[in-house]
Amino acid sequence: MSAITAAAPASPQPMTNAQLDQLSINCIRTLSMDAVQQAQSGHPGTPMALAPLVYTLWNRVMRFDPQDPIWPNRDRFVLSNGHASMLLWSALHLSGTQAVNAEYERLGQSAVSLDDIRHFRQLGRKAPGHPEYHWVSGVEATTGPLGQGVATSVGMAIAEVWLANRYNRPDFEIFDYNIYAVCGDGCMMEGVASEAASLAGHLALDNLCWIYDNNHIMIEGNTRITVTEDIAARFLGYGWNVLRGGDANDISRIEHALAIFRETKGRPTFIILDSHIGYGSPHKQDTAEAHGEPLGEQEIRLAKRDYGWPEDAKFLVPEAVREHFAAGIGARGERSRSRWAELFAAYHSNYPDLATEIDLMQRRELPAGWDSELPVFPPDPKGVAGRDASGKVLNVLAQNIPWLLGGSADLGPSNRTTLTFDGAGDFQPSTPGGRNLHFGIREHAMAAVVNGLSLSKLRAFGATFFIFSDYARPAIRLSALMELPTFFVFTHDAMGDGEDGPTHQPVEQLASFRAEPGLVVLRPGDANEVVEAYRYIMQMRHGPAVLALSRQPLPTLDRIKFAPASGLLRGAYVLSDPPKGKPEVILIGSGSELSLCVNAHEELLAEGVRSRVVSMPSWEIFEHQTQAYQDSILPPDVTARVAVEQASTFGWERYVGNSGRVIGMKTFGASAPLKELQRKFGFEPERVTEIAKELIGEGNTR
Ligand SMILES: Cc1ncc(C[n+]2csc(CCOP(=O)(O)OP(=O)(O)O)c2C)c(N)n1
Ligand SMILES: [Mg+2]
Repeated sequence: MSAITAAAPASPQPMTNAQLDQLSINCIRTLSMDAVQQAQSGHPGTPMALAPLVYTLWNRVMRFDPQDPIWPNRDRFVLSNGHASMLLWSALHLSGTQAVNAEYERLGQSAVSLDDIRHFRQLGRKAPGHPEYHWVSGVEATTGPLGQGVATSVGMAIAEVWLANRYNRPDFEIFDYNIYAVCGDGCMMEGVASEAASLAGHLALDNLCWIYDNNHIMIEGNTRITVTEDIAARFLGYGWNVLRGGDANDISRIEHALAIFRETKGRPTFIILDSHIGYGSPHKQDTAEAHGEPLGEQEIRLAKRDYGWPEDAKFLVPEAVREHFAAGIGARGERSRSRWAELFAAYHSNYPDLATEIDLMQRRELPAGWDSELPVFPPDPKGVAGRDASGKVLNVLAQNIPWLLGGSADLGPSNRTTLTFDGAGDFQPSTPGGRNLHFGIREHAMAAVVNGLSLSKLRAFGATFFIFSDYARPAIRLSALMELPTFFVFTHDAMGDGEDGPTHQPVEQLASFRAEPGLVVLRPGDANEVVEAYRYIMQMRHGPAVLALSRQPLPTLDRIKFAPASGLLRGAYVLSDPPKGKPEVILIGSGSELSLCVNAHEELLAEGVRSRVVSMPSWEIFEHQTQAYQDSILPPDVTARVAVEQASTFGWERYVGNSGRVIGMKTFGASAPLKELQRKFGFEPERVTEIAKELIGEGNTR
């Protein structure tokens, strides 16, 4: 008879706590092995090795109520080595975590059922290959691209510090949660983790604990083939508290290390655990084979034998394990959450305004008057730079929305993203209420931190030159995948900084962001369109936005003569039409090329050509409009169309069609004053009018 059946409820001897701990740990291990074997794909080795850690964290330490996985003051758990997702599916399942939907309603069903685990990695199931926020309740961040999880956790830690500073009052510790992130060798090698760790050390985030799975194994074998640095020394250098957790099977030592973390002030904590990938598998333990392939039926039997588990049982969850989790994280979580709920009810009476802010924020809603006193820019042929208009709007919005914060990767003065109003302040260890984050020259970590802030329900933004969005892109992609309402302010969006040359001139960035599902790209054409762009962005609740803004002044259009800038809210709109008759040619422009189209349009009108100008700041918003609206802006029978944009022409065919033309970039730019570049690359009104007339001529001869 196996150890399990001997210890099953029918047994006269109740299990000791130590036995229950071991049973629970082995349950996580065997669920993980079985799920990967069943799916014939996945990563069994690390869940087998880290089961004791995850067990200890969840069942003994974390303050998390499985009945209410979105309770604001819960501890956060981020599995940065997302390939080990079976750890999370096991923890969510065994703790009985409940599902919630995107509107934050509880659904009365499990976040991850045993049936989901049986269908690990299968379509539509709540146990996908990697942790996915918004798909499975209880997942705090989407992870899988290594390094992202830990970097995101730094944003979560900043958020907690900021929230505690703003909302806690004597006797009202509304926010005092911790953030735990588990990571592996891959996360340690990724640059984004180093950027984020450096920032976390500088900011002295003592609510943040990373636990590093030091197993010396990666896909290609032992890590010594590529990394020989002293990782502990690195983290000491960043200013972290570094602890050696020792043997990953020693749960009392793990618990002790986590206790030291909670007592440590003024520094984040880094715990190094020495683990054996594929622990318990006689032929695969400590090998790269245990990383990413099923162990095989026979090897699973042997591992189960090693654990004292029934060899033939599959997906076995002893009732005693569920009960043990209910008595651990279940009871502790319920107690903490209900105490917090009482506290928050009292807080509501004592501090109704602050409590209302928290309520609004949790639902990603905006405070009353969020858009009051937004600027209106008067017509001005000299105009205003996109970035300057943005700076003005952002400063108004940040005053209206107290939980809006963000910053730049050391380009605040250029991006005009610095919040300058009284009391805005800088976020530093000594001033944790600051609204300006100094990300330093760490674009990738910046975007991941912005995600972490947004996952904590703050309204967060990051900024840099548009060209360096490339350095932030992987985290922006995760923002879109997680459906987070982050926004990114990218200035110097074309050749406006001519002399800086091709290293600084974006070409393919617009096209590639437009190709990203769920992301809204906005390239406003004048200052009032910038205002409307922000109006649109602020109302987004489930998706990120990228703002591409000019460095140089753009004429502020006279909105009496031209259509109102609120047309932006539909993505594209008719800015100007011929005084009489149907248009015969359509000029489509965005950003700095809008006024170029307007100039060409006026020349064409003077020559008797019936042209229309369409301002198209956002493809994505336009494509969400009805077909009838889209056809009213770009009538299908008007095939003479010219699109003008200082960026890759890639993709514009969809709006200009087979008979249209695109004036854009087919090469990199060059270093020269803007005027010369405009001439060299053909961004001049004469070129636009010439092509427009050519198209009409061609149309006439057909
Ligand atoms: C950015 C990124 N690059 C590559 C991968 C592919 N990948 C997944 S796991 C892995 C090896 C990770 O090694 P380690 O973190 O030590 O994980 P372990 O095998 O020890 O669990 C790689 C290269 C990835 N997920 N993300
Ligand atoms: Mg490893």
